Amino acid sequence: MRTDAELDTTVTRSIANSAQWIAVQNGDILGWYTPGLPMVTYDNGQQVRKVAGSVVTSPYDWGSVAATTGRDYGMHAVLSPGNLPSITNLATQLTLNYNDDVATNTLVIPLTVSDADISDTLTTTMTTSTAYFTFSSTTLELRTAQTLSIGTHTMNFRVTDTCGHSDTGTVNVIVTNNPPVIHNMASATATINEALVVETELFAINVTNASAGDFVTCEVTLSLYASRCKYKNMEFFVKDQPGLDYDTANKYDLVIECTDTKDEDTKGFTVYITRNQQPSFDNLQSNY
Ligand SMILES: [Ca+2]
Ligand SMILES: [Ca+2]
Repeated sequence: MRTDAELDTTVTRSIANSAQWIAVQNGDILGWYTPGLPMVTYDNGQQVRKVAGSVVTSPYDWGSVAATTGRDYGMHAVLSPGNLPSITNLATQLTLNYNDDVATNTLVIPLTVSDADISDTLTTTMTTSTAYFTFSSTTLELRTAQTLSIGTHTMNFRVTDTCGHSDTGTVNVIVTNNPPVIHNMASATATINEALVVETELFAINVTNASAGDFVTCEVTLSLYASRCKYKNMEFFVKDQPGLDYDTANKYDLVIECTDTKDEDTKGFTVYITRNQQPSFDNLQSNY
């Protein structure tokens, strides 16, 4: 603020502290404000001459200009571009990793934005269209919106201040598939007798997959005697009357393979066949 009279000079003052800057809006009017004091004083009765318009030629005939007691003041403001806003917790890019069992509405990251111009209103938006994530321009929270597909999800953000200055940032969310896991094939062997005639269950597959949107299917393969076995609803059986023969094959190697179409888990299972013992007569006397 200027308090002393300084006639016929140009007085320039800057607001050094940018935090005190204000954004100029459409319709704003430049003026001055002197609370409790007269507006720009000068000596009453002083005769002055003023030029018409804002430019004088040289030399200028001041005699052609009428004297007056009035005085004009010119004022203009030189505007600076203002401080830039920024998304302070996105150093251009931020990459986060999740498995595909992340729950809907999980908070991924709250953005933080700032601007040295304290009077600026900041608007923050997600400029990428995605059905997998939601972004609130009020809370600045990025959240999951549904079960995430595997792969990389890229979302761009922009913060804009009152003067239209902006900053951008990117969040990459890399989603990894939870593979299927077979839990119960640790022992992986069974033993049956070649004389077996009734349908017998050998094992039931216990498989899980943490992915929220995946469906797991399994299949059992074996190289020999496939027609003597059946697999249904995760359970594996030897059929009735399988006609097993120890001398032909005394071991089956099975492969259990479960897939969620993206990854698979594989376990082996071995079935051993034992020989059916011939009946013996242990109580017969040797002299018969
Ligand atoms: Ca600003
Ligand atoms: Ca999966």
